Amino acid sequence: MNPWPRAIAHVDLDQFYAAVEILDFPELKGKPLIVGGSPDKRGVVSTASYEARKFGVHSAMPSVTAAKLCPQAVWRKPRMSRYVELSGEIRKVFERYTDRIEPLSLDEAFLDLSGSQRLFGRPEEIARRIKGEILAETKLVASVGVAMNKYLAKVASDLRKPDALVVVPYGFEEARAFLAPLPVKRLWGAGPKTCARLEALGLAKIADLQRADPQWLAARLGQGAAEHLRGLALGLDEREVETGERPKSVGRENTFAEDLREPRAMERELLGFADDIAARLRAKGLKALGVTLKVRLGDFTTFTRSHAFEEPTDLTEPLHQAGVEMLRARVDLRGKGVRLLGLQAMRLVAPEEWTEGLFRDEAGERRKRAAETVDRLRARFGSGAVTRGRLLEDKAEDTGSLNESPPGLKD
Ligand code: TTP
Ligand code: MG
Repeated sequence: MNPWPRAIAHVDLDQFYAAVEILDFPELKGKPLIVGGSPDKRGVVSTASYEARKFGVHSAMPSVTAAKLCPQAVWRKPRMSRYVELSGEIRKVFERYTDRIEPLSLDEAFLDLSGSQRLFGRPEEIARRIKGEILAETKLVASVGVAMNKYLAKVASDLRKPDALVVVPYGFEEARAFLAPLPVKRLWGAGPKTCARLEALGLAKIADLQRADPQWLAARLGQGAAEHLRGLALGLDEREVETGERPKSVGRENTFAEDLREPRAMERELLGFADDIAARLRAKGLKALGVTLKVRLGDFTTFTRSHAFEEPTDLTEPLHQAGVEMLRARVDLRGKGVRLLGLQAMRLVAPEEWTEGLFRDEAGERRKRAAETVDRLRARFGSGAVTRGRLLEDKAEDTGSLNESPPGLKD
């Protein structure tokens, strides 16, 4: 059995706060239990035990409403410190199997198990062990979904709650088949409004969206929404498990369909890389103290050259300039074409670690403000919204090489 190229688990504890209350006060077992603020003080429901959910009580509901729906309910105030403590115990179980953990809340996390298979076996087996150890060590029940990406894993963990282990077999066909019978409300981010719109178009099941003609769909929902929803309907999702730890570097590289020979074309590639890297640094709130250039020639000879900055930077210009200077002055291309170029921001530092230059020059300030504007526009209108003038020149001969291939999801 080959390992999955990518294996993600989504773990979500069943009726978490209620389960902890029942664990600590066993007399609550089997009763309709509501954990939340009191009805007479305009409280809201944090969660309800499955017995109370039968009456229609659910999280975020005003406690007054919940009390009307289920007058016989037993009420408890949340005890956050206890939930935090148990959440820590659960995390310890995860850490035995992977260091790639993205907690979403106290009772919910994504785990990247791709690299865990060599030691621990198939993703399903790892998920089973995690579920078992959580139960053995905390007496709490978790539902787990396993799939090739986050979206599918999240849908899977929720599908047969409680005490579920649902595996979506690896592959695009498998993902499609898994999603097909589900109602459109299972599409990530599809709220009641979107669902009502889809249903009005005759699209009640995800299968209907999978079959829908993309142009027909775009004409009715708009290009962006149509593509987004179709992507989800097909089970496509490339987001990484975000561990929150600082990356060691942020970089881009590209192998060209045809070796580059023109210095200008190389510099243009580097500008695209620098622009992307700088935006990603700013998004992460990090600055780089160094940058590394990688050059591979047509004959596969490979050079790397590094440059240290006087001051940490998260801007396009210094990254690009350093790359260009290293390419011009410190790499001997020996008249050969360039097969691959890469640029990597290194030695990343967080705000508390850099001290701003004593005399911040005005030009620097202007560049910083311009960069922030670019980020805001891109956040609103997409990454293609703002492109540097120089990137657009010679567009005709652009091979589209700025698009990196998505990790892990290629057939
Ligand atoms: P959930 O995992 O959404 O709910 P749950 O664990 O109670 O139930 P399920 O079996 O369906 O997973 O949230 C986890 C905890 O977070 C929940 O027990 C209480 C808290 N919470 C709130 O305080 N307010 C909310 O609106 C939600 C959704 C959760
Ligand atoms: Mg839960």
